[in-house]
Amino acid sequence: MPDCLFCKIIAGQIPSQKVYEDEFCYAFRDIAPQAPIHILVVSKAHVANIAEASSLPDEALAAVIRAIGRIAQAEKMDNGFRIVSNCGKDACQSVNHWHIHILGGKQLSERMD
Ligand code: DGP
Repeated sequence: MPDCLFCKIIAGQIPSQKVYEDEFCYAFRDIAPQAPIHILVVSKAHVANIAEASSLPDEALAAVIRAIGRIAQAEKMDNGFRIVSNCGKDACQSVNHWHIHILGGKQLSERMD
């Protein structure tokens, strides 16, 4: 998608702090971290959000889940972490390219809203 920020990051047109990449997904550090470790895992194929991700092939969906586990291990998040995928206006999604936040490196709040 020509005007998509995350498509440009995936293509290397906008710099990012890459932490992981495979055939289907790309992961990099969030520019405005909300935890000591805050990583975004994005699908290389452009879909707007997790509701639209059902159009992706199973192997692409599985790759994202697999990437999360690999990143958690590489980042030594042995005490745990949280994943979040904001979808649409009510969830305050600000970049309309499906991504999953990985948050960790501290004791996170019990509340999730
Ligand atoms: P969301 O609000 O769930 O759509 O999350 C979008 C996230 O993307 C937000 O936490 C900030 C991050 N972000 C926005 N622009 C950039 C950027 O140019 N580089 C990086 N690394 N992260 C960005």
